[in-house]
Amino acid sequence: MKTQVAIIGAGPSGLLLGQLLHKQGISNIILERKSSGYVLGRIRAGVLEHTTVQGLEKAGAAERMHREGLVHEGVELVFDREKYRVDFTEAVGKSVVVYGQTEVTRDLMDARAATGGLTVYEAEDVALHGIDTDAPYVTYAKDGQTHRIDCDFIAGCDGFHGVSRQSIPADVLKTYERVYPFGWLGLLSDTPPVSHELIYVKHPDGFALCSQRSETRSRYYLQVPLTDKVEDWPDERFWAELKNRLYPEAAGRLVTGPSLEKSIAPLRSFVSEPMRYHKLFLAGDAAHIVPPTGAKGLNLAAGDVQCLADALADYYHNRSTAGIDGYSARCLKRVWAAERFSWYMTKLLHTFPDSDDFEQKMQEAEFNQLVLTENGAKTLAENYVGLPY
Ligand code: RFL
Ligand code: PHB
Repeated sequence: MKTQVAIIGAGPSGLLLGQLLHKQGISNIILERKSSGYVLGRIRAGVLEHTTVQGLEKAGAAERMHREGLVHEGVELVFDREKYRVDFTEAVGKSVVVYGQTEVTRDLMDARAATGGLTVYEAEDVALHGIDTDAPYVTYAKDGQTHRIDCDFIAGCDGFHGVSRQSIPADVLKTYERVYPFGWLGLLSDTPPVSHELIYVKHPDGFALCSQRSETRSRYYLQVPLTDKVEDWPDERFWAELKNRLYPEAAGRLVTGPSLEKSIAPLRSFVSEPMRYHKLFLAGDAAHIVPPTGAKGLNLAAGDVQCLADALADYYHNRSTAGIDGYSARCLKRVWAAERFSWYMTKLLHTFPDSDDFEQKMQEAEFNQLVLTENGAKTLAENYVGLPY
């Protein structure tokens, strides 16, 4: 088989890139290790920035999101029971859309099916070849046979554990990493959200987040030790601990119910530079990871692939290499801004096991900076709703 761009991974990065390229008349094939059902079963992000919304519009996959997504004009922060609302509209005149990554993925899969784009699911042993030559290609195994796709470029959209980043020689890559000493236990339930806005809670027993997927479906998170297992957290224990960390009025309003899904995710900051190696471009979690506290991971992925689609369109339509040559530097600027914001939000709102009295006072002062200064809230709002890509 032959195509212009071979895309590895059918998460949001790969699927969005595929549709953006298709709209530009650039052929592409997506190779995904898992089944489509497995990809749709992963419960992850929930907050879309304006530029992510624009990306879905450009890809022709925004109709249901506009119908069903919930526009949020602010968030509530609770610091040791003191409440503070950041009003995005007032601070920066922008808002975000709460719409699950699962739904984004489903809409992109449907858009791809409607345009006849090829996605090979359950593609095993994907390998990249000749990435520093003029004739790159990808091989994979499916149904006991090995297949080969010749292409002009390869887009590595295969997440943190994918094969693409590992195909770049180790001496070319510089990686930066911070692993946090706790994880997030997430619970999804068909219960009405405790509030119409998201609530981020810093409590001495740990962080909590009240999020949502719709007016009847809630998503909640609790900071837990990395040694905890999902089995340690029967639903009753989860709800009791969430009530403990919330302020009394919200705890009183909380509607509980059976969990539809529960999982623990570790928290990590990670960046791998550069994001391009000859004919290979990395995008999304393949190149960078943020802790979820800033709601940035999916949005960074959407920014990367919009930048890459523009660059490849410029190459194919105008024979200009300016976009592809500038891809890595352009993305990394926004990536590091999001890394800083996600790290700041994580430090502000979590209880660190080894933190001393001084660090706790600094955390408190950091919170007061938001409450007491106009610029503090403005900076948070500006970063939360998203910087331009
Ligand atoms: P993905 O979604 O990991 O998709 C990569 C795909 O590549 C496939 N793959 C391979 N395919 C072929 N061959 C191989 N060798 C392969 N290796 C891997 C995988 O099966 C997979 O289908 O990466 P992508 O597309 O870059 O998308 C990134 C986002 O998924 C991620 O950044 C967000 O989910 C992060 N995130 C959040 N982001 C936000 O913007 N807002 C949020 O509110 C938010 N909340 C979250 C989150 C992530 C979380 N977890 C579980 C990590 C909340 C959580 C709990
Ligand atoms: C979510 O709804 O899953 C979500 C929302 C905000 C975050 C992280 C996750 O910061």
